[in-house]
Amino acid sequence: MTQGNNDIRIKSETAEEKNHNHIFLSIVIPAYNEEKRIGLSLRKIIDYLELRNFRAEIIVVDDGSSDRTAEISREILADWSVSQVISFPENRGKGAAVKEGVLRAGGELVLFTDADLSTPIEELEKFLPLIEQGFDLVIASRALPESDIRKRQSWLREHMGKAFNLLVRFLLLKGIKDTQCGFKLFQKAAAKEIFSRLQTTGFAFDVEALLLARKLGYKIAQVPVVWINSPESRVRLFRSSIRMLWELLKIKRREKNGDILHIS
Ligand SMILES: Nc1nc2c(ncn2[C@@H]2O[C@H](COP(=O)(O)OP(=O)(O)O)[C@@H](O)[C@H]2O)c(=O)[nH]1
Ligand SMILES: [Mg+2]
Repeated sequence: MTQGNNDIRIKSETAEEKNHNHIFLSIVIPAYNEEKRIGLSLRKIIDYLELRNFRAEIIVVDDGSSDRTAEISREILADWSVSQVISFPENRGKGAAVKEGVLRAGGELVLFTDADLSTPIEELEKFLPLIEQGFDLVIASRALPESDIRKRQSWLREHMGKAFNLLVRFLLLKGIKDTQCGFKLFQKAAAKEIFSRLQTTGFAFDVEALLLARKLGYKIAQVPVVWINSPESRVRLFRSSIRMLWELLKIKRREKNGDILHIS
């Protein structure tokens, strides 16, 4: 009898412990020379998470920054129970950084967000019910009628973005109006399956990730979001656009050859 009780106690302790360690959400933040913006963003994320009743992990992937991005992130995250700051010795690109963070994430859900929180973290509230409804990916969109653009990008940047998206829709992803918004939520299994295959290391990685999602049969929801553009940008209008176009053509070629799902 005593033995039986002990067994029960041990079992229930283990279950509780499991529950306690269980991470519901991982937030991955790619960061390249973000010393000016990352501190405030991490504080905003922590303030938001403190009001929530789930356990969340914050992962910053410092992509070979030459400034204090990693130090500042470590200082602030010292106050947060579950976090990782990963530093690449050299700059590899946003796609490579997001991939690393997602593959290291332990949460049931994985969100990646830009370091400047141009899509405010509170927007996540709109995303969670869609996961409940059975979507595997929920992606932020600045291009839907209900999208609420409070601070716009420059005219040129906005129109170059729109032209890129038009090309993406024409070549690869019919029906997805804004592939590039840096705020996307994944179910863990989808995140791992997609990002373990991802090859694009630069800014066009979102296109490959969404294409992989479609090919793997995952359900994608697009959500209109608030966007408050941060005037600073790591995107170099011409250099980054040329690299993105090049990456897009490489994705198209792989899709045409039927080896987009190939794991290298
Ligand atoms: N890992 C990595 N992240 C980058 C790189 N360039 C930009 N980012 C990150 O990508 C996100 C979006 O960059 P941002 O400058 O805000 O671009 P914009 O808002 O589209 O003009 C931020 O979190 C940046 O730190 C890069 O070369 N590597
Ligand atoms: Mg930005």
